[in-house]
Amino acid sequence: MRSLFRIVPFILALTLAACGGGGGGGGGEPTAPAFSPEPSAVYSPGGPPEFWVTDDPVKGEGNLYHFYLVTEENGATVSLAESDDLPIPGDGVVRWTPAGVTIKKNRAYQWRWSVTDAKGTTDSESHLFYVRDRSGGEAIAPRQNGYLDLTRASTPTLAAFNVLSVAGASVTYDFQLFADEAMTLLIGAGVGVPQLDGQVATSWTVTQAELRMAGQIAPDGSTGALREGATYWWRVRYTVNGTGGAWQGPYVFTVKNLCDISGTLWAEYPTEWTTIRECDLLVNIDPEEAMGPPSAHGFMSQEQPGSGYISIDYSGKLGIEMGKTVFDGPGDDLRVWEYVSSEWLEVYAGPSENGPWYSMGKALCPEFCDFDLGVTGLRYARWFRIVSLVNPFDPGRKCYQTAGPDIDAIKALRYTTAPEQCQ
Ligand SMILES: [Ca+2]
Ligand SMILES: [Ca+2]
Repeated sequence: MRSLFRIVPFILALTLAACGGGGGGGGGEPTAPAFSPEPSAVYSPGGPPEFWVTDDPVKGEGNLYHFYLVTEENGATVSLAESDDLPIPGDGVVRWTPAGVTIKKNRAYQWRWSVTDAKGTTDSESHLFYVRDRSGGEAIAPRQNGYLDLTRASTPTLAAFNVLSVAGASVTYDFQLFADEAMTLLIGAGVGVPQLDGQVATSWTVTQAELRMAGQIAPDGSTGALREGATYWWRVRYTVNGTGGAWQGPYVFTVKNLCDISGTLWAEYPTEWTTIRECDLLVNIDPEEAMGPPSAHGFMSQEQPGSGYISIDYSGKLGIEMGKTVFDGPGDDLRVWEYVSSEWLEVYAGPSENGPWYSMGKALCPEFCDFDLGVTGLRYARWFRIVSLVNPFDPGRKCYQTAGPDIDAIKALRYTTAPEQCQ
């Protein structure tokens, strides 16, 4: 009776692992160990929570497991942690949680284990897993409950944040766009879209043929196009080295004349904050702090940096959507408030959350700095990106509490007032 209770959780663990797909390599062989993380598994920053291997606690009584975790840093293999010698517990799952290890985003890790029994020590293969970028695999454009510019309705483009950019990792995406919430009326689908390496996101555009086949046609019949005022749903999933993740979404958006949207004069919605390094010392990292009117206050020192702003790190990118759609009037059209100290930054405007981006110019920005939409060639824009112009890998550009521009607020100095301005 007792041994039965010890075996059942072991079989359960083995079954759960097999259901996860990919790993284990058991193929019905109960003697092969199931394990986690499975090869090419993708985790959120900070993960995986635990490493484990299953073994028969009766047959393996007296055996000792030892785990190893390594990563690559600057081209060299670095040992991050190894476990004590661990016996097989009664439930047949040998577990290990590395202590004192920071699992960083956008990175490949390798782990393995060894088993020591009466005959000696046997090493497992080395298994690769990944930790994705902060928002990797999720929607950037159109955002959840966001908008597609009516002037782009005939070329609707969907975009997801890149999952990770690690040498040797093959990353593709599947996109689907639907006309209904139940996701039965498919308008178009992108399958196996290769990741745009070196970019923040990967995008896919619905074709004219797909739009016309789905009956999505402009009122004058001239082109296939999503319909003004209509709501659509989309979803995306990534595949890394042939192992697919779950669908993200569905994300809902509305096709709008952007001049018909009335919000505040301020940035209202953060669309991205991406960095190219892990800077753990940053204190104010909530993009919401750059929404609304200026509120930064209380900076005393790096140790007492105050609040009400976001430090975007050197080379960091902060994307925002304005409450009102900014319009190119005479002179400057957008003001950015910056805190702590003057920083070099460049501001871009774009026709979606994912660009394409047109520079409004560079500035060594003190308390605030102003930008002219006119230099971009765009007459109106809702989406802007603020980029730090300093390379974090230059000497003296170490990570610290307020590294990079410290963005407090963004204001529309000029904005649209009539629908014709967005046509
Ligand atoms: Ca202007
Ligand atoms: Ca603020």
